[in-house]
Amino acid sequence: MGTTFRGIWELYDDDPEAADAKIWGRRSEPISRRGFLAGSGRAALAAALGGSIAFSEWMPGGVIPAAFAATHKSFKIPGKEPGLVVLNDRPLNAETPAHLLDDDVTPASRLFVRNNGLPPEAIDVASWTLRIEGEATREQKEFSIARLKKEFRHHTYRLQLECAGNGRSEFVPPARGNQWTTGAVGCPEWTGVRLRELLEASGVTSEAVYVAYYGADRHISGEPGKIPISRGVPIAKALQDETLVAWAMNGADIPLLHGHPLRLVCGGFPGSTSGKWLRRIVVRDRVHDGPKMGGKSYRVPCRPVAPGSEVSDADMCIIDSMPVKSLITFPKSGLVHPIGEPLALRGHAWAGERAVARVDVSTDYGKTWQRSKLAKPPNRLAWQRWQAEVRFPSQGYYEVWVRATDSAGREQPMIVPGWNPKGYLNNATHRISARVMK
Ligand SMILES: Nc1nc2c(c(=O)[nH]1)N[C@H]1C(S)=C(S)[C@@H](COP(=O)(O)O)O[C@H]1N2
Ligand SMILES: [Mo]
Repeated sequence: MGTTFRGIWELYDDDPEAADAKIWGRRSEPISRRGFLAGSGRAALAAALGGSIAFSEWMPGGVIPAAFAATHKSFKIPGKEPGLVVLNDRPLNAETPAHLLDDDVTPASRLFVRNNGLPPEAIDVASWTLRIEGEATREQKEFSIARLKKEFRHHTYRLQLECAGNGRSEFVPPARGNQWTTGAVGCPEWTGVRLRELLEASGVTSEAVYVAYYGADRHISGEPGKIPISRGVPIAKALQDETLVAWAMNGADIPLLHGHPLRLVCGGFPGSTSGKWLRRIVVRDRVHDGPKMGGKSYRVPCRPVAPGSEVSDADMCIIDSMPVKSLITFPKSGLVHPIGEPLALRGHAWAGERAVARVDVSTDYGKTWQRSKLAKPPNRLAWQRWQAEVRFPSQGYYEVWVRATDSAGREQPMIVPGWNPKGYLNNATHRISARVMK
C-alpha cells in the first residue's frame, strides 16, 4: 500500500498532466477536471484505496483522494510538537496538520511559524522600546514595555492568524514560495494594548492613511540594514478595538518564534500584517511602501486573470480581509468507521473581517449538504467552532467535505479559486477520507 501512495505522489510530482491522464483516463483540461471519473480510473483508484469508493458517481475527475494527501516530512522545532511539518528551515517555516488544530485556542506548541528573515537573538525585555512616528503623527513617542503595561488598558482577544499563502500548494501552474497546504492558520489568545490608544497618545492626524511596522528580525542575506519585511494596514483597520500591540499569547510571554517580546496582531488580515519583534510603528500619510508591500507580494490581480498570466504591477491590488474558510479538525483524515453508526465531526470556520454565517458538510462529493451546528465567536475575528454528525450508508471509501459561508453570503469554492502569481487566498473546501467497514 505504501508504495502505491508514494507512486501516485511521484507521478504527480513528475508531470501532473500525464498523471491525470494515466489515473483518470484523460487529459486534465480545466473543464474535464470538473467532469466525472472515468470507469477504468475508478476501478484502479478503488483498488489503491483498498475497496469500493462510495458515491463515486459524484467524485469529480482530477481530484487526488484525500487519503493520499498525507504530509510526508516532519522534524523537530524547539517548542513545537513533532507533528508540525517543516516547509523550509532557513528561514524557518512550518505548518500544522488539521487534526492538531482542534483546540479552540491554538497552543504555542501547535501554531504555524512563518519567518521571512532571521529572528533576533538575545532579547533584553527591560531595554526594549517601541517607537511611534511617521508623517501623520504630531509627536514621536517611545514606550518601554513596562510603560505600555502601566499606562494603557490591557485587552485580551482570540484572534485568528492566517498566512495569505495558506493553500498555495494547490495552484496550477504552481506559485513559488512555501508550499503551504492547509496549516498556516491558528487562533491563539492575545493580550496587549490597543494600537488605537498608542496612536492617539502620539497625536495621530487626519492625514493618516496607513499604519505599518518594523521588526527586529534580520534579512536572510545577512546584509546589515536590509529589512526582510515591513507591512501595514489601512488606518481604519489600525483603529479597530481588536488591533493589538501584544506581549502575551495564551497567558504567557509570546514565544520567540512568534515575536517576543512584542508584536502587532491584526486578526482577519493576512498574517503578514501582524508584525513580530515589533520595534517601530509608522503612521503614514500614504499607502505604506516598505519591503513586501509592492510588486507581487501580498497582492493579487485586481480583476481575475487566466492561470499563468503575466500581470503588470499596476494591475495588482493589496490583499485586505482574508476570505471565508474552514477546517475539519476531528477526526483525522484516514479514519475507519462502522456502517450506519453516527460519526461526530468538528472543526473551525473563519471569515477574515467578517463572521461565519453557516457551515455545511457533505459525504457525497457535494451532491447533498447537511447544516452543522455553529458556535458564535467569543469575540470579533476569532474562529468559530462547528460540529456535525454524519452516517455512512454502505461500505467503501468516503470523503467528508466542509464548506463555510460568511455573513455576506460568500461560500467557500469547491475547487481552487482565482489563480494569482504568488498563490494567495486559496480558500477551497477542506476534505478528509474515511473507510467504512461492517
Ligand atoms: N517582523 C516580522 N513579522 C512578521 C513576519 C516576519 O517575517 N517578520 N512574518 C509575517 C507573516 S508572512 C506571517 S503569516 C505571520 C506569521 O506569524 P507566526 O509565525 O507567529 O505564526 O507573521 C508575520 N509577521
Ligand atoms: Mo504570511
